[in-house]
Amino acid sequence: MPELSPDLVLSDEVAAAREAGRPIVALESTIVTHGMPHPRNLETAARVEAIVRAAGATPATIAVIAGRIHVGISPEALAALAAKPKILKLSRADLPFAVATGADGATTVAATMICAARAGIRVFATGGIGGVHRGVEETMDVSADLEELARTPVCVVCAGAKAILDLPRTLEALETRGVPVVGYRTDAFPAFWSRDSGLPAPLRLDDPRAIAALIRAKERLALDGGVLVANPVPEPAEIPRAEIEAHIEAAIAQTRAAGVAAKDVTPALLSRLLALTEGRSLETNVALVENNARLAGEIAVALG
Ligand code: PSU
Ligand code: MN
Repeated sequence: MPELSPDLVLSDEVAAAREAGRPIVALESTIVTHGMPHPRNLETAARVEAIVRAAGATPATIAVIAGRIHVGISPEALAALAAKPKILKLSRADLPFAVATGADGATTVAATMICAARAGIRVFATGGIGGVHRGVEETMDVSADLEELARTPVCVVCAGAKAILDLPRTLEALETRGVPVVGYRTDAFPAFWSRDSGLPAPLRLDDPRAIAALIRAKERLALDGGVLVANPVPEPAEIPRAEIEAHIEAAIAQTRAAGVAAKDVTPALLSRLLALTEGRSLETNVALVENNARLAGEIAVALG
């Protein structure tokens, strides 16, 4: 087993699973601190861990606490993070800063992928990845999640890219970067709150074992980067595209008018949408994260 970086702290449960070669699923913390309001964020994080366990894998929620990268955190530490109003949002660029300064921080998809890979974890469940933002021509706002998917070998299970993004350009960027994008039991690329973005999923697989086989083939071929599995939100919880789009346009107009930029854009849009949909977007978000945790657990088990 490769030597671990001294900046990583594995929970006892994750360390034991790693020693025994049992399946592990990484979980991110930005969705907890910046993606959902308290206390639903904490309830969801706890339930997502339980779902991974029920699928036969060990959950490893990842966050930086006092400059150390925790892979698997205690319920108490998770509760403290979830209640912190001003915690840092850490992407690739911010991770060494948080470690060097002894800060607390929540890891995005990009930073969680890095930490998972350093701990030998190959599967990761989240809500939706970041991507190319609408208006990219002016802002050049492209999430570091895309670059990370191109370089770090972790399978990311999501409900597609967030519909607040420019989805055609997000898919183009993934293709350019050589990231396999797999629709799970769907021909349509899902759009987070909606099951169908109106764009085709580039690839399709219908079985966790088939996804495990794709991951293994990619490893044998020594291809860099991750695999993106796009798992549509369960039907009863979805907000159809036609319905959410008007709210998205309003949320983007409001955050632009307020001068929101850089890493505040995604959290600000999510919280505007929560208000505009009168809480419905949060119910959908919870349902899709749970659904992704289950599939990630199944993929991790199939990978062995
Ligand atoms: N998905 C959610 N809620 C979130 C995020 C994703 O359901 O809060 C977070 C993820 O951590 C993702 C980040 O990596 O938003 C993207 O932020 P940005 O667009 O600034 O890269
Ligand atoms: Mn950005």
